[in-house]
Amino acid sequence: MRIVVLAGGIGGARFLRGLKQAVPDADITVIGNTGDDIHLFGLKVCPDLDTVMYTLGGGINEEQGWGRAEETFHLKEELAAYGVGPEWFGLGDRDFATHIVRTQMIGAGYPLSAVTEALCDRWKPGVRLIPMTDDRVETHVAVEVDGERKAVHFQEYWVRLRASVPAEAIVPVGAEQAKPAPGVLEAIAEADIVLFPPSNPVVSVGTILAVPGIREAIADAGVPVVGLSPIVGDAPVRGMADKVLAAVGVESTAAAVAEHYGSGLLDGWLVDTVDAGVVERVEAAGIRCRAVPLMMTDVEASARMAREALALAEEVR
Ligand code: GDP
Ligand code: FO1
Ligand code: CA
Repeated sequence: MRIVVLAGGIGGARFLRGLKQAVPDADITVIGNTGDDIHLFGLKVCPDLDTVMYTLGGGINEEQGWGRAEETFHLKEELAAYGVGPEWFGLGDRDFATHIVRTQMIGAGYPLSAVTEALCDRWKPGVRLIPMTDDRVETHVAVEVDGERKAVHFQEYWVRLRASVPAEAIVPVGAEQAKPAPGVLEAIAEADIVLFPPSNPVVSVGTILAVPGIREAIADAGVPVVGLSPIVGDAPVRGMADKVLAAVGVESTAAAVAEHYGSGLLDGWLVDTVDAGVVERVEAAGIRCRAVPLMMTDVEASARMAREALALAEEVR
């Protein structure tokens, strides 16, 4: 079975760990969000690709959900001693090595997709991880700080500002001109199933879908497209997805997120059992819907969610 998953960071990675356990023989291609990417200290950092790679490769900081396990921060401290920041972004020593290798390879002319493949030679995530594009796309957020309107990089909005200032717009800068990375459209065309894990619908899955050709390829693939809600009980399970949903005019409910994707894209949608009350509303929008436990408390729970998603896919096929 060939499965394509559009993934952000933590939610995507934890779901993928469950999916791998649920269907060990599946051929899984992950299309990763690169809109969160940021250049710091002359290095290219790809948080969502790295979160997937480290989580599936056994190198993730489990409690945090991002960054490396057994991490130290000597390099960051030394940079700070020179007055070189930003201090608000926590790059650890082990993690730095990944960004150095990536930046060196890009400088030597390799596209990000080839670099990601090379990094995965070490981590062996057990899936094919492809960035959504080899082109530079950076999500920026139009915010109002002290009465002044300005655009900040997504990481500055998310990590430094903790999404605590009103976001007026979310713009995946460069997405319109971006081309899907080699293998992305082919994987979608050859897929038996396309899954949207419980990733951020705006700045993870939404950004991937903003790369011209990807949304169309999914709609044209003629295979079941099933998503899992990242919103449980009218709030994100973790993070601040409610803030970016508000910025695009979508309420933070499992039903509203399904409607935001729409029946033109989604065939099936899983909501948590606490949201069982919205099943009818989602089905009225033309999307088959089931309420099942959606908390990824451990790999076994994530695997059960993956099995439910595959079962729903067979129902709508
Ligand atoms: P990020 O890039 O690290 O923000 O990760 P993603 O975009 O892949 O996923 C973020 C989303 O995952 C957030 O909106 C969370 O609400 C959601 N999420 C995290 N853990 C869980 C969980 O256990 N269950 C569900 N349903 N959603 C989760
Ligand atoms: N998230 C934070 O909240 N604070 C950090 O300092 C931070 C550093 C960081 C470094 C590398 C990396 O791969 C991820 C990192 N993240 C950090 C997570 C990341 O910025 C966010 O989870 C996502 O991009 C939001 O979707
Ligand atoms: Ca992310």
